Formats: sequence, C-alpha cells, structure tokens
Amino acid sequence: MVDTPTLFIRIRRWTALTTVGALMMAGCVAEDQSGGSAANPSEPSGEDATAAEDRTSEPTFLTTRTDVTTTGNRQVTGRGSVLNQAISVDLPDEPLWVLDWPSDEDKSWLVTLKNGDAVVVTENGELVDVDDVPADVASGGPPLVTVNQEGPVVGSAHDGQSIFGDPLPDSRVVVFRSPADETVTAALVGPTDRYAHDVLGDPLEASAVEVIDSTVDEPVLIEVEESAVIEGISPLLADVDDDGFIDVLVTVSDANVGAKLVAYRLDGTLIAESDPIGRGNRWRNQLAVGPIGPNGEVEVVDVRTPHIGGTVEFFRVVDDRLELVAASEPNFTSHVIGTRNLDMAVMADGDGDGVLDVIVPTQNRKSLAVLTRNDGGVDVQEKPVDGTIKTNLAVRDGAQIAFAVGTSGGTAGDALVIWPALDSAN
Ligand SMILES: [Ca+2]
Ligand SMILES: [Ca+2]
Repeated sequence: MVDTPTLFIRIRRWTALTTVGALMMAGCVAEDQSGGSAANPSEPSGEDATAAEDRTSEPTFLTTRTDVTTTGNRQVTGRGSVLNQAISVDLPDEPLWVLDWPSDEDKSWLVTLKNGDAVVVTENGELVDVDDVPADVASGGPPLVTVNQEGPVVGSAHDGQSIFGDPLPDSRVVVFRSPADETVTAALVGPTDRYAHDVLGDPLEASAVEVIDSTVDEPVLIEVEESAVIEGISPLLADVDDDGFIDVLVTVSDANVGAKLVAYRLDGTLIAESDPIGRGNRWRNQLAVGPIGPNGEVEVVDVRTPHIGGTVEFFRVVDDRLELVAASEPNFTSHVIGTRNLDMAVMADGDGDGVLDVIVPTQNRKSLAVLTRNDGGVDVQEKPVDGTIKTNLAVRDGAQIAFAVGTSGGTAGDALVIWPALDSAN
C-alpha cells in the first residue's frame, strides 16, 4: 500500500502521535529531508521521531473530539473493522454525540443524549452519569473531552474561539502543533447570511478563515469572494499537496455554482481548487486528507450532496486543481440536514487489513459502508448496524482502532453500537 519510505515514516509517526489522542499532530509532515532545523511549523522539522513521540506522554494535551483529531482532519491509522460483530448497549434516550472517554481502562465512551444528559458507557456496558457538562453541550452542542490531573472533563467543541476576533458562532478551532511546539491555529470567522442555504444548523456561514501561525507576527485572514461563503464549521489543516507543508482546506459555496473544495497555503495563497458542483444549494462535506490512494497517494475525500444521495469523492492536487480521481455511486451520507454533526464519516481502516478506507453511513443510515480505493475507482463493503445512525462515528485510535455510533430504532431502542479494537493477535 505504502510506496515510499517517506510516506511510511510519516504514517508510522502519525500513528504514534495520535495513539493517545494527543494534541500535537505534527509528525505527519515534520520529516526533515535536508537536516535543517525547524523555523516554521509549515516547514520540515529537524527534530527526530523519538523527540516527537516523547511529547505524546504529556497528559495535559490529551483530548478527544468528534472530528477525531485537533487538526479537523478525520483520519487515523491503525487496524480496525466495522464489518465485525458489534456490541449494542441500551441508552435511556436518543444519542446525539459519542466520544472516546479516556479513562484508566480506556475502553469507555461518552454519550450525550437528546434530553440533555451525558453518560459514560463502560466496557461492561454500565452507564455512569456525568454531572459537569457545559450548557452548550447540554443543549445539544458537540462536546470534546480533555484530561486533567483528576481525569477526563467534558468541554464544548466551540471552546477556544476567544482568540479570534469575529468567529463564526459554531466554528470549531483546529490546531496543528509541530514537534518544536510551534502551532497553527485556525477557525472560521466573519459570519454572514449572504448565502441562504442554511443547512448547517443556522443561517450563518463564514466569509473567511483566520490562521494564527505562531512563527508569524500577524494572523492571516483568508477571505472568499463577496458572493461566496465558507460552508462548514471548521477549516481542515493537512498537507493537501503532499509537499511537507501544512495547508488549509475549506469548502467554498455560492448561490450560482454551489460548493467547491479550496486549498490554501498558510499565507493565504491558493494551492488548488476543485470544480464546483455547478448549481447553488448543493453542498459537499469535506472529510479528510490522507494517503488513501491505491498506491498510497495523498487524496482529499468529501461527500458530495450528502442530503440527496451522497457520492464519496476522491481528489488529488494536479497543478492548481483538485482533480477528481475516483467517486462512488450515490448511496452515502455524512450529514443530516439542519444539524451541526459533520462528523459521521472518517478515513480509517474499516475492514481490518490495516489499509486506509473511508467509513461512511449509507443514505438511509442503517448501515456503515467501507470504501476502499482501487486502481479504477472504489470498492464498497456494507454492514448493517442495529438501528438508524444518529451520531458522529466515534473513534478510539491507536495501533488497534475501536469505533462506536449512537443509534435509534434498533432491537434495544436507543443504543450505543460498539466495535471493540481488534485483538492484536488477529
Ligand atoms: Ca502542503
Ligand atoms: Ca482497510
């Protein structure tokens, strides 16, 4: 699958850095080809892999998020499978969000419920109430979990906005941290109602993305055209063109041609953009960036028109274009219209062979599909889940990945459906 030593090292280091859900997500692009030192988080770093991995032991940086990583890139490595038999645990109400709950045993899940409660589901299927939940989360907003000296704490996914002057009210802050502790922090800003599509939970979308690079004096404001908006709830930080430099990916929409994917450098210059869908009120949900191509090529994955029969699309940077290189049949979704849950699909191994796939609900949300790139397109495997998927697809990453989703209408009514981590002996 992986065709170059450089990519192999990158993947291994990404695994190590995300195994504990750490904040520092730098290893994937921090390879030093020249032996020079790191002057900028967007440049190859001089730190070796050992130094980078040692930092993951710092517990204050532990965090779990519904968008899987702090960079907003919903991609993890390791082996996992959603095609195996799952375990269902009864819940007292409809689930909204699910997160890895990093307890001592590390096999529990946090579930927030429609009635405002939050519970931890333990490995034994016991439910433990969680008392301290922010108002934003109790009213249905996305949670995140941080770990302090007393243990896991529930926060809001909207925490951290205050460093931005004019944030989109529901923007998530994304962070990339280099091995040298340099950071890139970004959020969507400049709320506007000038594009009346209104499918992401309110009438407001962003007019710009603000990038705070700790090695640069001033924040960079990347504004889109006056007819357009950034239609999402966060930017995505990843090396879109696989040149060793971190980039910013957003979805730009307008009333005439609908949504397109656009990648910028940290200084705001354009790297590449996809074709737009071609008509207004047609959205695409950018999901992840990673080496998912049939020979390990870095590709950008989205779900095109997730509300009306979504197609999973795969793009590569070719000159100044994000060129469509493969697409599924239109049978998938990663978003329910009107909600803020854009986290129903991930790029991760979904069939247990250790090779990256896209795991995404089918349009009726009664199955999960595992999509694997092949030379000509996409292979699809599907597995029914117990009920209809109501939440994000939660991931506990590591060498062996566990997954969980909340469902309603299954054999147990409301339930948490869990795919435990594969036995490492398998
Ligand atoms: Ca790049
Ligand atoms: Ca796989």
